[in-house]
This record gives sequence, C-alpha cells and structure tokens, in this order.
Amino acid sequence: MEKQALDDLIERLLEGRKGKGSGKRIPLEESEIRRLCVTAKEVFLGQPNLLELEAPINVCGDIHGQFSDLLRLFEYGGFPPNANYLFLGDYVDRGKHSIETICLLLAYKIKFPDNFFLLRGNHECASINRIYGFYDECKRRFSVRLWKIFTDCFNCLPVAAVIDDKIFCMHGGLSPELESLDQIREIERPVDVPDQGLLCDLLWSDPDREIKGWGENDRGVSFTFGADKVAEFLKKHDLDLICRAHQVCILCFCPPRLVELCNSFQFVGMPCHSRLVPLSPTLHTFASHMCKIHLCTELKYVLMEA
Ligand SMILES: [Mn+2]
Repeated sequence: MEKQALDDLIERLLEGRKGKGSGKRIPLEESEIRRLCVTAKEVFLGQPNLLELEAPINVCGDIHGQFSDLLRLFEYGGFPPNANYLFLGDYVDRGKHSIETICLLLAYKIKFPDNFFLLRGNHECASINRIYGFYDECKRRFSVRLWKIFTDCFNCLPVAAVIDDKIFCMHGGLSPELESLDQIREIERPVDVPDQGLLCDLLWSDPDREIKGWGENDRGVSFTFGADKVAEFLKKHDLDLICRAHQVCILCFCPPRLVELCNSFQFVGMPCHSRLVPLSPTLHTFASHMCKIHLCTELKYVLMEA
C-alpha cells in the first residue's frame, strides 16, 4: 500500500473526531480496505507470534466496534507515534463501527510497525464475527468478499506479547497446554482459531477467583483458571504479571498478579462501570510495572487481588 494512500486513509478516519456523535459516515472504498488488509497481513507475518515489546507502552482492552471510544483513547493516550500501543484484541463486533475501528488500527500498524501492536481476540475469528455483527456490517456496507479478506488478515494476527520480559499479555488467559513460551512462537500462521487447545485458550480462557487449578468455563469454550495457576505459571517463567482483556464488566480479584483491562464506555446498552482499584502498597512490582505500561481505556483496569 502506498504511503500517500495510507496517510490519506488515516486522515479521513481521524475526521471522525470532528463529526463525533453526528453519525456521519466516513467515506471508505472497498478496494483500499482490501489493500489495507493484505498489507497488514504481511506486516503481522513479518513479526513473531509472541511479540517481545518494551515499556513504556499503552496497553488497551476491548474496543468492539466503538470507534469514537478508540479516538477518545488516542486523545487520552496520545496519537501514534507519540505513544506506543499494544491492543489486546476484540476490535470488531457488538459496536456499530467495526470497520472504521479495524481500519484505523490496521493503518497505524502498517504506518508504525515497531511502535504499534495488535493481538488477536476471540472475535477476530470468522465463526464468531459471523454472528456478532462484523459480518453483517461488512455485508451491508461493502461485501461478503471483504469480510473474507478481513478473515485472512485476522488469521495472521499475533496472539501474545511479553513486555520487558516480565509482563505476559494476551486476550483471554492461560492454557493447561502451555508449558513453554516457545509453543506460542511455533504456532503457524495463517490459522483459524480452533475450538480447543493452546491457541483457543489464549484467546478464550478466564481467571476465576473461586477455583483452584482448572475449571469449566461458562462460555462453553476453553477453561477457567485459579490464582494458583497464575502464580505457578509466573514463577516457572520468571514473569511478574499477566495482563489480559476479554471480560467487559468485571469485579475481579483473583490472583495477586493478574490484571484485567476493561472499558468504561457504554456497551450494548449496558452501563459498564469499570473501577480503578487502588493499588495495595505491598504490590511493589505491580505498581512499578503500572508506571511503565499505561493502561488505557478510561478507567483502565481492575486489579485482581487475592
Ligand atoms: Mn473477548
């Protein structure tokens, strides 16, 4: 994709800032979105499936088609490349503007490949976004063919990141199959999200403060994991913290070393009150990391503490 075409696309998408709330549609061409997907796919495949990143970096939770919230997030955290970003997935579905959302994110990924990072969420998967809104938006505004091109691109997204060798980031959570981080590096792409196994768990699993070990997940997919599993995993891999997204509204508390990002914006009509939980003074490691990885999306995070 040519630089001029990319810059022009970004500029048009950022016009959304001015027309905020007006519902004014941003003019986009199917052909340029197709080029965007194809170029972004190459960029993803040129980087590892387990990203190794450095702080400072803004880490952001689910966006789910809420384009105005994405713009607000950049206004708050700084527009790229003024700040580095890691998004934890779930860009499409539910909200009304999945196309603008994913287009701006892919455009920034192409423009700033070493400062802007996108992980895969469980909604970056054809069988899910076929149902929860993205397919319908693509079909209504462009074509089913374009949806398929997005699918090809999503199948190449990386699935996890480690920041400063200490903070392990993914959309969902841990997997009982995850013994070594090399297993993540070795997952070949393009790949669809299977309905079980390591890749599925990284995108789907949830922590559960009520349990020890592994439990059944109410979503009907993957597992839940207890604080003991988090502690065990971090110790084994010499990590300090797990940072994940995936749940919209949470009052969570689980392991002392798992942080979950959620968004405070209105979500499919449901007010989502995320809270900024005061840090326990004993969690020095946690606090020092938090200073380095500014967690975005308004009220940013819920600390899960035993
Ligand atoms: Mn999710």
